Amino acid sequence: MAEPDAANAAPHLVPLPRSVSMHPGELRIAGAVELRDTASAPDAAAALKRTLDALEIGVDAAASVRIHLQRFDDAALGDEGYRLVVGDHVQLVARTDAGLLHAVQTLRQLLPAQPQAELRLPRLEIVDAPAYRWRGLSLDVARSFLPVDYVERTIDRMARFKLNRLHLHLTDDQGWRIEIKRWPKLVEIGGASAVEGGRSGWYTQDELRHLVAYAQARGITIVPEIDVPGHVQAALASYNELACDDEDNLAPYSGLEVGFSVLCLDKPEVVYPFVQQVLEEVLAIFPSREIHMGGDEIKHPRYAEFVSRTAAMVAEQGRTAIFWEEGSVADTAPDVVFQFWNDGYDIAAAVEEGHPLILSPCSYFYIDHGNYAGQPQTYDWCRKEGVPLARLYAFDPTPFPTALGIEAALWTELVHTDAAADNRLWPRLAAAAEVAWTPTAQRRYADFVRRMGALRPHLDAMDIGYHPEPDLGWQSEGSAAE
Ligand code: TNX
Repeated sequence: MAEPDAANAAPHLVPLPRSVSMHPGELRIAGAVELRDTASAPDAAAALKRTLDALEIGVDAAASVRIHLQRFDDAALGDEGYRLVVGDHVQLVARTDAGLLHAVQTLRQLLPAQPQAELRLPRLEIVDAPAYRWRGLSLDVARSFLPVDYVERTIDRMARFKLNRLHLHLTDDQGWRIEIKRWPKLVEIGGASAVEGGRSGWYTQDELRHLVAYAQARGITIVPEIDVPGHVQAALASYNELACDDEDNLAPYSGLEVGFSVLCLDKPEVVYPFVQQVLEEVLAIFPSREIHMGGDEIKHPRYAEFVSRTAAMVAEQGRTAIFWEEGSVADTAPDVVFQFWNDGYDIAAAVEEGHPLILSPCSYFYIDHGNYAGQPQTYDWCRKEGVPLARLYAFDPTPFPTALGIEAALWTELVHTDAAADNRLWPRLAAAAEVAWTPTAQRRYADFVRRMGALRPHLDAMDIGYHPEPDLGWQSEGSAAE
């Protein structure tokens, strides 16, 4: 009986690898594999074991097919690159544990979504490495809280698409979500509020340490954001002395306005020790080299001075500060990172000075905007047509010479449930992953649509409540739109 030859078609992989060479034939796996782990790559080995468990493939030293994890110092692969060869056996090679983790994720996409009696892999060789080293998602857990188990699930799903930065927007007007032991009322009071209709709550330091380790084991660095000096109503409501003495609005806030609250920059003796003490506890939890200090949407005569001083504070602790683009008006060391979010903002001077950028222009990457124009419970202030999948995919980072990479941002003023978050994140986050991983010259939307469309069973197997995107042919069945 003639069987379809799996090796005839290029595999459905997202993000698209740098090079894929198809070889004739296929490798069949029935029941078990032998694992050969000569690498010191505990995270990749654990990820591989989870993949095998999910597909009900056993590990047996007598099995005829071997999966080999190997570290090899091939400079061409860079810090995150890998080689994957399917021949009579499966060989995964990288310089680092992170590279091997990506190889495991590629293998996961080559395999079926669900267990099968006999698995087939096309024989091929993949050589792959990312275009950008910052491939991120920013989650606003401040307006509406997201529980630990949802963050874990999101980390697993991000890893599947080789994303490697999870930026947690931990504080804002509507809530303070990170326990600070020297300032306990920040969560006792500030953690109890939320945007109207949203969830309140906060993370203990132990929970955050758990999330850091959970993410790290999956190749993802959690980047914390403490948003100062604006967006601080939850902090002011918790500790009134952080506000100026004539401030009479000190109540918890659950509205949608931005840009109205500020730490009292005329009381430096109060404000800077506060920021310093919060920062010390933040740094003890998060090993990330980059630490986000916010700095958005505030006009104040002492704003630039505040940014310079906090950037220096972060640097003194051996880390690097990130600020939203507005921080570029301040005098800071050239390694300070700016996150570009208004498409029209003039960031040229910062680029000229060599400041690295994280690219999140809202008309492409603000996925609190609709999957389609007029989607209920979405913003459209940045782009009235929303940010459909094709729009996000069309972004070209190459005109930004100092870009570290890109980050999609999910603000949660209007996203109050796990289901709504899933709907806004997927499948758009997979497109963001490809924009960051695959050079623009190699990307075609029609080809992405073909590959991503075919990965629907993988999203289903991960229980993702994705938007049923018509471009992907997903409008039938599947999960309901939020
Ligand atoms: C702008 S992006 C904001 C956020 C809002 C978002 C809503 C940025 C630095 N500030 O505070 O949540 O728009 O789309």
